[in-house]
Amino acid sequence: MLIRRTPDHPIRSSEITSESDYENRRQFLKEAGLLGLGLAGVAAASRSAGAAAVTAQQGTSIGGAELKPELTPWEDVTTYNNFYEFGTSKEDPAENAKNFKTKPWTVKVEGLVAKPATYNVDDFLKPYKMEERIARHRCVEAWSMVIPWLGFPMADFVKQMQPLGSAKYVEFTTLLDPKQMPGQRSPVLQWPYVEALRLDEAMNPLAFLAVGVYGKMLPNQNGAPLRHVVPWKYGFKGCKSIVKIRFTDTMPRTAWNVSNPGEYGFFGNVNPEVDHPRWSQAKERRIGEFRKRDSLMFNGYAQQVASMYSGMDLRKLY
Ligand SMILES: Nc1nc2c(c(=O)[nH]1)N[C@H]1C(S)=C(S)[C@@H](COP(=O)(O)O)O[C@H]1N2
Ligand SMILES: [Mo]
Repeated sequence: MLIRRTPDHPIRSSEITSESDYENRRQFLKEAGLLGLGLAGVAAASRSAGAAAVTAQQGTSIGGAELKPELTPWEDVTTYNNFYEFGTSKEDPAENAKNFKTKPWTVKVEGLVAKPATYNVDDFLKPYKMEERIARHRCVEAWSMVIPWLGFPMADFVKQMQPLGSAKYVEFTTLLDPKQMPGQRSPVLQWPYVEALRLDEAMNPLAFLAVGVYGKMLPNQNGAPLRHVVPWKYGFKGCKSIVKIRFTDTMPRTAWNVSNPGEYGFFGNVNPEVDHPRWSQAKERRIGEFRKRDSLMFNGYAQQVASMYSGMDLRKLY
């Protein structure tokens, strides 16, 4: 694919280290014959290679920009997390999700679709070709990362499920299991965690379902075994450890919107012009960097997504 460097993504020498580690690992995987595996290969490969990795096709940088030189190191991606089911501090999920059981795992697809069923996650993933998708990940509290995800376009999934003409929204629900998820024993949020997208957003080529990071299966704290990622939205719009996907004609209630509607709207589009009531959204700190960066409209993906919101007042529909 065409690789272009835009002013949004200056190459910084301090970021090169993580890239070369990453490239070394890719090279290793290539030699080990693990590159280019489709999903069916994922389980087999991870079994045969133990904790080692699986990775996908040729790297795909979402947004047409060269992002690799500024990948956020694995260490940060896997120890600085928001996953309130495992605690509210950034370092809690890595600690508390260690024994979280993600096998076997089923995903129930229901609502306004022709193919509702409870799928075993492995079977469910078979029809999709995994790609590596490098995407900006912007949290609402003004920190960001650039993460090499492993996943597949959400549009592929939606098409496979065959939504009925009446379907307007897709809702995602996280596992409810207070025994395994200590955070669910307190009413920090309304459990289970629910997030949702408009159907056109779910069909946008940038939206995807992720099963891995850095060529490895998703660590538990990052939302194993399946989470979704919407690169132009704040991080809270991505639901982790998904057990249910529902197609509906009414706008779903979502966990953060229910807990604090004044602070978290349904859309959650990254917008430097609309501040969160308690902090500015104009700048962000890329994890691992000292100086703040200017935040970009739609997280830098305006070209690909702005048209979905034309005519909407983004101050009201935040
Ligand atoms: N189930 C669930 N999903 C969740 C959250 C959560 O607390 N529970 N936090 C969200 C928020 S606020 C962010 S910023 C991202 C963080 O994803 P990461 O830990 O992989 O960076 O997950 C989102 N998905
Ligand atoms: Mo977040």
